[in-house]
Amino acid sequence: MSRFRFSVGPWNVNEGVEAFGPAVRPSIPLEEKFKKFAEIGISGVQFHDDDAVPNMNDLSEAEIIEEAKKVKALLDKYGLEAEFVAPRLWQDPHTTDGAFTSNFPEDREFAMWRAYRSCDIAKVLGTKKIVLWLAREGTLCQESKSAVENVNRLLDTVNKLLAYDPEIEVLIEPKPNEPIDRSFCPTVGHVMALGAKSIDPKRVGCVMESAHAILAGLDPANEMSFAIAMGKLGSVHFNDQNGVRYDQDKSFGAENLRSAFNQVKVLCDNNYGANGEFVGLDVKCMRTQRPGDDYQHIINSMRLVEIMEEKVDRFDNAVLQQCIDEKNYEKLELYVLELLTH
Ligand code: GLO
Ligand code: MG
Repeated sequence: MSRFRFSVGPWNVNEGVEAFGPAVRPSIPLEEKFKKFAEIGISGVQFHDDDAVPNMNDLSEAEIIEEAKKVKALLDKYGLEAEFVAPRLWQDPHTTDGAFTSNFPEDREFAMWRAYRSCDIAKVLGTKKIVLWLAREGTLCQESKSAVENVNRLLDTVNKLLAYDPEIEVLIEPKPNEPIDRSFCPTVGHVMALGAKSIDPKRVGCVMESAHAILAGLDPANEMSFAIAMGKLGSVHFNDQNGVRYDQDKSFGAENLRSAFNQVKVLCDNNYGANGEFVGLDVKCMRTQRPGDDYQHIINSMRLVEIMEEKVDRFDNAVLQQCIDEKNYEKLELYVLELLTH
C-alpha cells in the first residue's frame, strides 16, 4: 500500500492521437473513466475546464455551473475528489498566439474568461486549486513578443485570479518548450519568482512534472525539492522521459529508476501529502495498447511509486551517516545501487 493518494486526469486515458497519426482507440465516457479510476486505486481527478464542462464556450456562466454540478455528482458517486481545474488554453483558435500572452487583446480576454470560469468550476467541484500549464505562453518566433512585457502579463493574470476568488490557490506548471519553442516561465525557479511578486504569495505555488524538469535539462527531484524548500509544492506530475526530445509522458520510472527513487524519496522525507496533496500521474498510454488495457500505464506508475516507497523505507540513514563520516560517497553510490537492484 502506498502512503500517497494518487490522481490522474481524464486526458491520461485517451484515443492515442498524436502528431503523426489519428485515434486508434474509441473514446471512453467520463463516467466510465471515473469508475475505472476508483477501481484501480485512484482517489483524485484532475480536470481541464472543458473536461468537466465540454463546449463551455457556447454556454452561459450559469449553464457552466449547472454542468459542473453534474460532474460533482459523478465524482461523489465513485468516491473521488477533484484535485484541480486547469483552463485548457492551447486548443482554441483564440490561443494560437498564446493565451494570456497573445499579442491580440481579444485572445487575452478569452483566456481570462476561461480562467475565471475554471475558478467557478473548481468551486462547484470542491477544490481550491487552479493549475496554469502555460502551454503557449512563449514564442515560436522570438522577436514576435517582448518577454519583459509578457512576464508582467503573466503576473497580472495571476493577480487577477487571486483577486477574482479569495479562496483559490494558483499552481503554475512550468515547462520549457512544447508546444512553443521558448517559454516565458520554464522552471520552478521562475514560478517561485512570479509567485513572490504577486499580490498574495501564500496562494501561489507550483505543480512540478518530472518530464518538464528533464526537458529543461534539470533534475526532477531537485526541482521538486526547491519548491518544497519554498513551501510551494502544490502537486506533482510524476512520469518519465527519455532525454531531451518530444514530451513523452512515459510511465513513472520507465526510463530512470534512480531518478524515480529520488523523486519518491524527497516526497517521503518531507512528508508530502500531509496537507492533502496528491501524487498526480501525468502519463500517456503507448499507442500500441489495446482498448481495455489502456489503464495499464497508470497501474504501472502507481506500482513504481510503491516499489520506490519500499526502497525509501529501507534506506538506512546510519549507512548514509557512516559514508559521510568517512567522506566515502563511492561507498554510498554502491549502497544506493544495491538498494535499487535488490
Ligand atoms: C503537458 C502538461 C499537461 C498538463 C495538464 C494540466 O505537457 O503536462 O498535461 O499537466 O494540461 O494542466
Ligand atoms: Mg503535466
